[in-house]
Amino acid sequence: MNFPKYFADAEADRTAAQFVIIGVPYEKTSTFRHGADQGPTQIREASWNFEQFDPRLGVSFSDIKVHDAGDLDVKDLSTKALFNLLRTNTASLLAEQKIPISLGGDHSITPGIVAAFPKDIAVLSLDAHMDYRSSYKKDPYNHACVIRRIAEHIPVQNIAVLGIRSAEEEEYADARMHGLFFRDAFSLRNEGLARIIDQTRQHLGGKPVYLTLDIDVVDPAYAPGTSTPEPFGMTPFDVLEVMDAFAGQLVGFDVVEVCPPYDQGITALLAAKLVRLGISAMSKERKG
Ligand SMILES: [Mn+2]
Repeated sequence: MNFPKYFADAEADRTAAQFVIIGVPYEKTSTFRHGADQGPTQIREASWNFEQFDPRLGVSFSDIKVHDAGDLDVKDLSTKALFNLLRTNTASLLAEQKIPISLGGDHSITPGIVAAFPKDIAVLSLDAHMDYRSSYKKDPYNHACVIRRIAEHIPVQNIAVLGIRSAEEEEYADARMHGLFFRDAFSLRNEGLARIIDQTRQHLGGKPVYLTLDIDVVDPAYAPGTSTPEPFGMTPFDVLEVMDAFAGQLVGFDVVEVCPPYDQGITALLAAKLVRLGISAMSKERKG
């Protein structure tokens, strides 16, 4: 089957759009499995599976003004050049009053996007990994260093990380020493997600929130197509519950680390659905 090359129902032109989808097919820093650069294409293709009306929210996706700006040309960029391009590109979108929705690519795309936002926003990260290393493989922009780089742009107190179940001892110690708010996958289960959401909401206060969704936060049973899968993950319902809880505060989000060569399209399908549900929930909150 041949599908249009843009995200399904993203039919608005850029001027009219409230949301702008951007593909960032970058994959240089993955360490275990490769193919995250195919994420944007496969997420877009999967998006054509879905019907327009969302009975849960009573929203028709086709009524939301969404523009697909295509992919950024990032293939040959260094991680530093990628950071700069994403900061510039995202700043343009924000100047145009657009809400940026980015499709990765590996997680190294996020710090450049966040750097375009004011320093008083909050960042909510859903991720199996802590990503708090100061450098990895001699590269401070490696995907294992995402939260550490974000903590150089905004105060570490403005960051929350949910769903981790893997870290390296030193980054874990650093995160605790610096006061990073995080809740691991086991506490989500033991204390209950609703309670953890409450704690997170209290921690971040009423700040505008940028959400970075590393698809590996989801259990590999639901999302096997990712570059560094970790068992004991969240369910898709859990992720939706978090997105819904913060929908009224969200100022943009990304979905990263979808690695299509490692499954039969199941992870791209979940990513595409989460993009649709996230945009729908944000749109509904903005309409009141
Ligand atoms: Mn991760």
